[in-house]
This record gives sequence, C-alpha cells and structure tokens, in this order.
Amino acid sequence: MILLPGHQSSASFSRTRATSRVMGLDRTINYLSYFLVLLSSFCLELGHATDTIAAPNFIKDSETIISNDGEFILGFFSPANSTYRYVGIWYAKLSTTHAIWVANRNKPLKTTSGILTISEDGNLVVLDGEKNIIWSSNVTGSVSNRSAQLLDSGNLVLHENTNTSIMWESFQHPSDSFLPKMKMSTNIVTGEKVQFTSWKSQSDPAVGTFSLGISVFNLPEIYIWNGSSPYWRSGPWDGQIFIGVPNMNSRYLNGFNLIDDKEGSFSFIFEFSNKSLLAHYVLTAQGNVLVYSTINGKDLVVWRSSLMSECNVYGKCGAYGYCNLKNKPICSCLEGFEPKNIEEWKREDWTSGCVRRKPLQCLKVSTGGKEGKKDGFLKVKMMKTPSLANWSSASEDECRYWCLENCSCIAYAYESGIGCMSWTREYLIDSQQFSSGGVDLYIRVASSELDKKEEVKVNVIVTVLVIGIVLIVAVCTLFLCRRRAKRKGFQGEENLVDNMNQDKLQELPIFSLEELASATNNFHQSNKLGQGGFGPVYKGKLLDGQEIAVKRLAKSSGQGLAEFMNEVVVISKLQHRNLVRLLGGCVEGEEKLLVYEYMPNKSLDAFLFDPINQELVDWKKRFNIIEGVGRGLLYLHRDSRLKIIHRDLKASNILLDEELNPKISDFGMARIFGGNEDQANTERIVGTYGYMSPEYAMEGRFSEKSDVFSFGVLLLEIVSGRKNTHFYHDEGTMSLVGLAWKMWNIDNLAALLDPKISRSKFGKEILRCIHVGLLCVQEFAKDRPTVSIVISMLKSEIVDLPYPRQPGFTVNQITSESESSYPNQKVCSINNVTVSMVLGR
Ligand SMILES: *[C@@H]1O[C@H](CO)[C@@H](O)[C@H](O)[C@H]1NC(C)=O
Ligand SMILES: *[C@@H]1O[C@H](CO)[C@@H](O)[C@H](O)[C@H]1NC(C)=O
Ligand SMILES: *[C@@H]1O[C@H](CO)[C@@H](O)[C@H](O)[C@H]1NC(C)=O
Ligand SMILES: *[C@@H]1O[C@H](CO)[C@@H](O)[C@H](O)[C@H]1NC(C)=O
Ligand SMILES: *[C@@H]1O[C@H](CO)[C@@H](O)[C@H](O)[C@H]1NC(C)=O
Ligand SMILES: *[C@@H]1O[C@H](CO)[C@@H](O)[C@H](O)[C@H]1NC(C)=O
Ligand SMILES: *[C@@H]1O[C@H](CO)[C@@H](O)[C@H](O)[C@H]1NC(C)=O
Ligand SMILES: *[C@@H]1O[C@H](CO)[C@@H](O)[C@H](O)[C@H]1NC(C)=O
Ligand SMILES: *[C@@H]1O[C@H](CO)[C@@H](O)[C@H](O)[C@H]1NC(C)=O
Ligand SMILES: CC(=O)N[C@H]1CO[C@H](CO)[C@@H](O)[C@@H]1O
Repeated sequence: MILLPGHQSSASFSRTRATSRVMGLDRTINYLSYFLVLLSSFCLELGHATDTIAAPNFIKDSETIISNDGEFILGFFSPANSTYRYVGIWYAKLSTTHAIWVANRNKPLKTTSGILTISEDGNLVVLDGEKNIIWSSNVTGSVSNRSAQLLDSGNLVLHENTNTSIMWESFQHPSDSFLPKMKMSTNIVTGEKVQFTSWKSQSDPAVGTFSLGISVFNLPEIYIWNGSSPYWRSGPWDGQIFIGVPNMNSRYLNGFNLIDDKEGSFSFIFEFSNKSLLAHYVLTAQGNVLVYSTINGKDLVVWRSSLMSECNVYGKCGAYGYCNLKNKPICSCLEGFEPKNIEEWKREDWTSGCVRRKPLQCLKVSTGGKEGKKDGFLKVKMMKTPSLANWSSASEDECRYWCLENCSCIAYAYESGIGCMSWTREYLIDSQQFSSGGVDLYIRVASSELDKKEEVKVNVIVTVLVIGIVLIVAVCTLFLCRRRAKRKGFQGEENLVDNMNQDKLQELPIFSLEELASATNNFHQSNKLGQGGFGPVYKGKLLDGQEIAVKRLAKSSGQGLAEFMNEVVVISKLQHRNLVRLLGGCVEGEEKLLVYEYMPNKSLDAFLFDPINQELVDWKKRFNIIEGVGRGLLYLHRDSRLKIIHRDLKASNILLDEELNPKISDFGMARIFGGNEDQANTERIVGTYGYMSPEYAMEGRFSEKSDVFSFGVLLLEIVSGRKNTHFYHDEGTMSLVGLAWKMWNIDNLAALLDPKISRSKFGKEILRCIHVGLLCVQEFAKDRPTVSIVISMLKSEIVDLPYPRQPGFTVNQITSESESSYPNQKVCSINNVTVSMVLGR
C-alpha cells in the first residue's frame, strides 16, 4: 500500500468527536480506508495511532486525534460566533472549548474541506480544499520522513521517524495559553523568545494586540505588552512568588520555577504535583490573564490579573507616583514628591507624574554648593518595586550604603530572596502599594524632608501613646499569661513573641475549642497520633470531612505559649510543598491548639526504624524523601522571605503525605534570623540528642550549619535504617555517625546500608548519599556545606566531593565533656524526645 504524501485517502481515527458529518460516499471511503488502516497496522505493526499523524495519513475536518491519556484533542473547530474553521488543540475534559493552541490562526479555512497532514517536504501542514498550503510548520532542511504526535502534555511535536529527534513543537510556538511543563522563555544573548499572544477577540484567534513574556533588565520579570508598550508587569521573582502579585493564591504559584541557565536564557515553568488541578493560564483579548482550574470536576476561572484593578496598569500614576487601591484617589506621589501638574491630578489624570519637592543635597554638592546635612531615605512599606531595577548580590547594609554614597542612586530595596535592588534612573515608575506582601522601598530624599517627617511623628506619637495604653489594657490577659510562662522557668531571651505578633494569631483562621474537641472525639486516646515536643497530637475530622491533625499544648508546660506563638508566627509565613501546612489555631482559656493538614502516613521514623515498614520504602522513595527534606530546608534557610533555622530536624519531625512526599514539621523551636545575621547564641539549648551539632550542644551556637548537621544525621539514618543513638557494635558502643566514619575509613560503606534496600541499581547514588552525609556532620561548622551545595551534590551537579573530615560526636562524649566544661548544665537526654538544656551562666 503505497500512497503519496497528502494523497486524498482518508485514514480514519477512532474517537472522532460527535460532530462527525460523514455520509454516503464519504462513509464508503471511510470504511474502505478503515479497512486499509487495519491492514496496514497488521503489515506495519503501527500499533494504535490515535495520537499520531504519519504520512501518508491525514485528518480532515470532523476528525480528531487524541493524546494517549485522553486529556487533549487536536482537530478542527470554529470559535464562538464564527463559521471559519481552524486547526487547534483543546482540553478534552474542560467545558471551556477555547483552544489552547491554534495553527492557522491568521488564515482561517472558509469551508470544512481542510485537512491536516505531513507534506512531502516533511512539514506539518494545513491544506484547504484545493491543496493550497494555509499553514506550515516551516521547518527547513532536508526532506525526511516525519510524523506528528500529540503528547500527554498537550504538546504537538513533529519528529523524525528514524531518530525521533524533534524538529518542531507547538510548545515552542504557543498561542495564548500557558500550560504545565511549557517553558516561557527569553534568551538575552540570542534574542530568542517563547511568548504568548492574545487572540483578536473571543471569536477570532488571529494575533491580537497583547503579548505576554519575560523581560530581562537585570532581573527577569513577566510582562504583558499592549503592542510594544508595557501594560502590566509581575515584579521580580523572589524564588517563591512574584512580588508584584501578592494576592495570587500561593497554591497557583506553588510549582512555579525560574530556570536561569547562566548563559543568557531565562525560563519560567510551572507544574502542579496535584494533576487534578489541571490549571492553565490564558492571555485574553483584553490583556487579562486568567487561570483556569478544575475543581470538583468543574473548570473555573480561579484568578484574574491586570484589569481586575486599575492599579495594575503599567505606570498608572506616572513618574514618582504610586498606586494604592485603598486610597482615594488611587494615585499619590511618593513621599518627598509633589504632583508636577496639580490641575491634571485634580482631574485624575496622573500621567504627568510627580517631581521632587526639595533638591537632593548630593546634587548641590556635586555642582559646587556647600556641604549640608546628608540626604537620607524614606521608607515606603509593602510595595511592588518600580520597574527597571539594577541588581546586585550585596547585603542589605551594603545596599543602603552604596545607594547613599552614590548620588545617582535614587532608591533601593532589599529582599532576601532577590538581593539588593537599586534604581539609578531618572525616575521611578510603576510602583504600587499593597495591604500585605510586597517589599519595603527606600527612597532618597533631602534631609529636610526627613526632619519634616520627624515633626509629624511627634504628633503621631501622642496619638499612638493614647491608643497604646488602651491596647495594653486589652492585651493584659495575654500578657499575664506570658509572665507566668516566664516565671515557670522560661528564659524569654530569644522570645520572638512581641505584641505585634499577636496580630498574627488574628490573621490565622481561628477554630473554636468545641469544634476541635468534637473533631477529635474529645481528644480521645484512640485518635492520638503521637507526642510532640510540647504536647500530644490528635487526628481529627472537621464537619466538612476535612482531616486534620491537632496539636494540643500541654496545659502544664510552662514553655507552651512562647513556642506556640513562635510556631504560629513562623509557619503562617511559610508556604512550601515540603513544609507542613498550618490551617489554623485556637486559644481559649488555658487551651492552646494548632491545627495542621493531616498526613496519613505519619512520620519518617515510623518507616525507617520499623522492621516491617522498612520494606515499604525502597531506595527511590528514600531518595525522594532526602531531596524533599533538602528542598524544604533550603526554603527555610534561603528562599523564604525570612531566614529560618529549624533547630530540631529529625526523623520524627518529617511527616509523609499519601505519596510519601516529606514535609518538615514542628516549628516550635525554629528561630527567625534577621537579614544578614547568620549565627546566634542561646543559653537555652533545645534540640534532640543525636541530631545536635557539637557547637550547638556544647556552646549554644547555632546557624544554618547546625541544621545541616542534623540533615547529615538524617541522611545516614535513611540510608542505614538505623537510629543515631548508641548501639552495640563489635568494638563497644558507637553512634551511627561514628560507625559511618569508621566504615568510611576502612572503605567498607556497604556495611552501613539498610539490608532492605536493594543496592544493585543505585549503588553509586547510595554511596554518594553517605559521602554527603559525612560532609554534613563534620565537626566544624565551617567545613560543612550549605544546604544548596548539599542539594547540588546529591543531584550530582557537583561531581567531585571533598574528602570529609572527622565528624562531631564520634564517641559517646557529650555527657562527659559537657560535665567538665559546663558544670551547671542540665542534660535531659531522652533519646527520642526533644531535650532542653539550660546553661546557668
Ligand atoms: C456571540 O453572539 C451573541 C449574540 O450576538 C452574543 O450575545 C455573544 O456574547 C457572542 N459570544 C461571543 C463569545 O462573542
Ligand atoms: C511559513 O513561511 C511562510 C513563507 O515564508 C510565511 O508566510 C508563514 O507565515 C510561515 N508560517 C509560520 C507558521 O511561521
Ligand atoms: C517512514 O517511517 C515509517 C515509520 O518508521 C516507515 O514505516 C515508512 O516506510 C517510512 N517511509 C519512507 C518513505 O521512508
Ligand atoms: C535526525 O535525522 C535528521 C534528518 O535525517 C537530521 O537532520 C538530524 O540531525 C538527526 N538528529 C540526530 C540527533 O541525529
Ligand atoms: C492598547 O493600545 C492601543 C493603542 O495604543 C490603545 O488604543 C488601547 O486603548 C490600549 N488598550 C488598553 C486596554 O489599554
Ligand atoms: C488534588 O486537588 C483536588 C481538588 O482540589 C483535591 O480534591 C484532591 O484531594 C487533591 N489531591 C491531592 C493528592 O492533593
Ligand atoms: C545599572 O544598570 C545599567 C544598565 O544595565 C548599568 O549600565 C549600570 O552600570 C548599572 N548600575 C549599577 C550600579 O549596577
Ligand atoms: C554611581 O553609579 C553610577 C551608575 O551606576 C556609576 O556610573 C558611578 O560610577 C557611581 N559612582 C560612584 C561614586 O560609585
Ligand atoms: C522512645 O522510643 C521508644 C522506641 O522507639 C518508645 O518505646 C518510647 O515510648 C519512646 N519514648 C517516648 C517518650 O516517646
Ligand atoms: C507506604 C504506605 O503506607 N503508604 C500509605 C500512605 O497513605 C495512603 C493513604 O492513607 C495509603 O493508601 C498508602 O498505602
């Protein structure tokens, strides 16, 4: 059966849409061709070809091909209120029939006689009834044998039959829809871009005026352009969110990732771990971005961007202006600035922007004026930073200093996930103020502006004092609680809880004690999941069926409130798939409870150290857990907006979801660090014996490297399936870390492995993990790698690992040593329970 490419014989593809209008002669041909396809599949073993078009086959109007998993359909369609025919791809299961990709968008077919096939030159083409090429994938080069396949991701690829290399793919030539796994990208060296263009209107897929893509001026940001002028920008990416999109539900940002290949190419990609979310983004003909998601089987718009608020329009308030939806009018001048044209501003025409009230001192000096008081900075809170920032990796202090010293620097901002941003341009544009989120922006003003601020402050202070007194009375009850907590031995020295943090509790969903009692069957013993540092944890079920875990702080534990508040403050600020999610809290009378998402598979120790459960976690799962914990820790240390030292990382604090993905929990001990603080001392040492780094256990010094130590211990435990407590070995008692070191030195790491892991396939990876584990538990903090390096090492991005030095705690030394050097130290070393040591100084 040899047919020329594009020959008018129709291969029928099963699962055509219900709209099939094949009749009469057509049907006969259809049967005939069906027979031919059957025949050919016998002869050529084509297998099932419902997701593939291979020459000489083709599909005609009314026929479709379907991705292997049934999620996507490729075929002919007409948009709403249009009779024109287009070739496109759409979601099979969503009720929005909006095509996520359109081939001949600028050149519609006027009849239903079009076909889609592979042309003689090997291109994917749309032909009209007269065989004219309406659209082509336009791949140049030698003529070869290719076929097109609709993948499960919704990507239509044209590949070589001989070597399967991809010659063209629809993900590289998108229309208006951004799907999971797709890469939106810009290469600043080659100028290559993958960006999205809106339809002209809902009934016309032709290229419209709006486009969406990445713009890179030092920092990559997502922009929407109207024609060639900026229309909306996302603000820079801080590793977790776009700082100009604070109201975007973190659920839809989670899974977003920036890929910087360090060679000039930046891409954004997103993917949800929960496939049933099926979310995708669409740039509408009006310049809006919609997020579609499937919830309870219905697809909904769950988020919309720009036009939702006037403030989102790029440069709405002109130079030096900023927009705040809560203000009336929405535009104001930044502090130290006034409207350039007051009449226009009165008419709410803000485009002329604002001008500086008092000239900067540094300009006067540089033009020969006399020295006066130095300029300073005014802080504006919760801002979307202006566009076109310069970036450097400087610390916050360096950033401020540099900006103050350089007269051309008119503003700076510092955000730990981004670094130092500064503006050295003539003006600041597209600033916006939010009621939460955003970053602090520091604007350079003359010193007299700062003085003025002081005067106002005096007035404000009087008012604040009055309100303050009222507030003090109001928080009296809580205050008394805290004092009692302190009296009972809590040293308060590193107490993060200040009155401001009481607000945090208010922000959090509040559950009533009654609700939680009924959810847990009155905290019934049978619902008890375990014992945390400060009280038992119960499983519960809310009235709406949601399963929860409730931590009930022991009434008697004097330490409760501070740690409780600490946990609330820390977790409520964190969002990461490898951190357990706090759903709410409850404070009623003596009772303090925290409500978390429920993790059906309990904690890691229940798997690692249980001879039966050990079997359930093969090496792949274990490695996945190691990576997940690493990512969660990296987020805590570096990527979140705060720098957080967990201080109590251990197997029983790693919870597992239904797919055994790890989530770090128990933030009762966590410590938030200021911007450039990276080490601290404490007199109250909390942590778990066996996981504590030497410098922390001995001297109370902790830093991210003490978490790295704990992570190293965890790594060794995961690989060996043994606890790092003392166990008997041939030559007396020894800890797991000590044993690992010993085996490393006699080159017998295999002896360390959990016999339940089949090692044949992953031998190298397992040994690498032990090696990294040993690097993490080195005695001196400075020798230990940071978490980001640990992750690179685990992923083999760093190939040559250094030779580890002697670990801390190789022998049972803590009690003896600490007794000699710290006679007043009390060590309560119950192996599996968090201990608290109070150093009397
Ligand atoms: C199609 O036309 C009808 C009637 O003119 C109109 O109500 C509807 O909004 C149009 N739909 C679209 C998607 O343009
Ligand atoms: C393919 O090339 C033709 C001729 O250069 C051009 O008119 C057409 O727009 C191109 N098609 C695409 C999809 O780039
Ligand atoms: C093209 O590739 C297919 C599948 O590999 C093969 O069956 C067919 O014979 C090839 N056609 C030509 C013209 O080489
Ligand atoms: C695959 O084959 C095509 C055409 O024969 C050629 O252009 C391409 O370089 C090949 N790709 C690889 C990876 O060999
Ligand atoms: C987009 O730009 C065009 C031309 O400048 C203008 O007429 C139109 O109003 C703009 N659209 C929006 C939504 O701002
Ligand atoms: C995925 O999301 C759906 C809808 O929100 C939810 O019902 C389901 O439980 C989620 N599945 C997982 C594994 O989180
Ligand atoms: C700011 O960015 C511009 C353009 O990229 C560059 O010329 C200038 O040197 C930068 N300034 C600083 C201080 O980085
Ligand atoms: C200030 O910044 C500008 C622009 O980046 C640069 O050209 C200039 O050398 C800097 N001046 C000083 C004193 O650092
Ligand atoms: C400590 O762990 C052991 C065994 O793993 C268990 O029997 C014991 O009850 C645990 N102690 C506490 C206080 O949870
Ligand atoms: C390994 C293991 O126990 N997995 C379980 C995790 O939880 C889900 C849901 O409860 C179970 O179905 C798995 O068997």
